[in-house]
Amino acid sequence: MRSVLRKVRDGLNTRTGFFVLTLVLFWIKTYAVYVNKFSLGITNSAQKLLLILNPLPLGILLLGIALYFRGKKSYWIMMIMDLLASLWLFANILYYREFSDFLSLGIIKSSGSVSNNLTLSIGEILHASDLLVFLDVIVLVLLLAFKIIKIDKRPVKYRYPLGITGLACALFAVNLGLAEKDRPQLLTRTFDNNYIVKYLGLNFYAGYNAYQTHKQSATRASASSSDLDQVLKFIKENKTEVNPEYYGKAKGKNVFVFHLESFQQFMINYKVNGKEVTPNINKFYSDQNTLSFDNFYHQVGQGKTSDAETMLENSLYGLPSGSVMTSYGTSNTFQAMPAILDQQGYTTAAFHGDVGSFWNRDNTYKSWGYQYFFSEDYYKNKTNYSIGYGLKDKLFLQQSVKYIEQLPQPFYAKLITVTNHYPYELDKQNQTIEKTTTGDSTVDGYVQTAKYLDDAFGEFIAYLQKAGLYDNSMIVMYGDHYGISNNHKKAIAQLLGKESVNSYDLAQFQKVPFMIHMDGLKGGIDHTYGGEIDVMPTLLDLLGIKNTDTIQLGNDLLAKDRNQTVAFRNGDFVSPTFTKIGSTIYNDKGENVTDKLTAEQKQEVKAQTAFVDEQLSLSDKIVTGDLLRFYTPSDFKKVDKTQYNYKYSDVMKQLKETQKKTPTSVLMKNNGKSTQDLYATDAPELK
Ligand code: GP9
Ligand code: MN
Repeated sequence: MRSVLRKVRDGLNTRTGFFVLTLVLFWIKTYAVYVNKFSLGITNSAQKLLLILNPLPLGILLLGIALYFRGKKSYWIMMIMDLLASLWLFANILYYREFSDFLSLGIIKSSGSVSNNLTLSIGEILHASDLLVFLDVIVLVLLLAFKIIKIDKRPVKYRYPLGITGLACALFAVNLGLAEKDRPQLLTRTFDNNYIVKYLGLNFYAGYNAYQTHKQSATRASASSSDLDQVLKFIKENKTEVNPEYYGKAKGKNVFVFHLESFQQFMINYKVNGKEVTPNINKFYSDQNTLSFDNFYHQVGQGKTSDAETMLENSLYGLPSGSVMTSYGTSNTFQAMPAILDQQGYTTAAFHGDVGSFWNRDNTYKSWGYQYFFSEDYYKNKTNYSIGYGLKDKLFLQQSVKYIEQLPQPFYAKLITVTNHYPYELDKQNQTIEKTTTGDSTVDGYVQTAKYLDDAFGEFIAYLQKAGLYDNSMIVMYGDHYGISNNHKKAIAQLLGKESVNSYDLAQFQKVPFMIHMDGLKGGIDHTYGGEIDVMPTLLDLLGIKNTDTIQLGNDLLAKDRNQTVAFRNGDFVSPTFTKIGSTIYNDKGENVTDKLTAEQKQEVKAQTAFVDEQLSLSDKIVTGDLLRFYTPSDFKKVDKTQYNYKYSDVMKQLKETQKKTPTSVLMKNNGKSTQDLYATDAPELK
């Protein structure tokens, strides 16, 4: 026993021994903080393993710097590194508790507002146990100070610290490889800060974020208000006349934006074994008061849902890579639809059954002026309530009613569904239609989750009718992007009843539903070509909100004189005349006419290509240069992000107060009696 103790002591009296001890304590502590202080949403054993592994590489790298020095210096540098890492950990614990997000240099730099933003004082945020992150540093320093651990003064060979640095890099490569395997495109698409911390660690996140912020701020700094000239010129050239038949027809109505996850147009009236997959959506589609667009395309890039949201509510595109919401949502100036409506007296709210941090919604929505964001925290969740990315649609919609009925009217409410999401898995008890039989396992479940989404939509609409909301609301419905990617050509061909599909067919396959329903609205199927970029101008015109000097790149789908060339994010396009995929041109019948164009047709394609290129590149300039900070439309007040707070307890209080001040909510109009029991759902989880 004695000799073991002595050996340990002798070991600790070497530099390597002390380094290992410091490292192990740092490792354990970081892991303990991950588990106890953050909610990182670990869902499988690979993620568990990565969470354990990820403090190590950067821990070795940081503490290993000390090994390049000798004697006392080496020990103190190690302690300073340890202290800095601990301080960072500590600051993150506090920040996370208030904002459910991680600190970054960008945040610290860009906002003195961090401190203004804190709704609680430090004393209220701090838990005594947070201070434990400093315990190991204190103990180690004391052990050194009282010479219980002796300083190893032997000189070092440079090979040794170099080897340690190399080890850190190798371990990091392993970490990154495993992370990419579990979550492909983790760094290119950057879904969620939580994900980066979960997979690669807090310190990596800080470094990565600092690098990105640096890159971004250089572009931002070199932008100037004169860059807007081109944008304003483009907008002027493409200005359309409003359509008097529709302009202002929805003035003062509530607005519901119903987000159909991964829902494609081909599902409309689609049947499996003679059975309609989406009877409720079909009925809605052909209702005489629904305007339905059958040449409407999604235009998303890597940012998928977030790109759809960015286009819909800003009339700006997503980026060539990554996501506007995650990269620029926190810092940029926006003039988004929620903010515009808010300033016109609307209550604005977004609803989603996933964590608030996904796609950086919890920050972006503030920049967009959403007064309320009801995310996962607001919903009751039991083990079988969620699947994939969040709450199952039926349970999500049913519970959303509790908040919808508290919103002073008129309101703008966006509901983001999620069950119809890749890989289209659904528990047995919720399956009400047979799978398709293409033999492609990621495709065949699609109709089952689509059917589930449709059922959920049907229940929600029935509630709106009973609660009186159906008649005084404009209900907008859209599919965010493809559900079946182009990697599944064989299955797509089978679903469409074709021998095979070519690039033209695949372009057509990018159609998603877009419908606008309102009591008294002249409905029908509109064949105009358009996309997500055009939604905001369309809705603002319907709502009769002055829209003449806002910066929006799309145009009103109801205008008669609009340009109908629809850009895809990669520069390809579709239009009523020509479709361009890569360098191939198709005519309106889908025939390859690349080499058969007349001079005049060539001219037309050239003009279309120029239009698409300009629209996309101007959008990128607006976003990466943060150009909207140089421009405020008349009648618009710049959004002050610090005014928004999505914390459950504060929001519930605020909802009560605003309803007293403006007693126009459904709940108030119903004399305080909830309408929740009007909601009928057959969700098996509730039985
Ligand atoms: C997650 C959900 C899915 O919150 O919106 O996003 P997606 O993977 O479709 O981009
Ligand atoms: Mn989506």
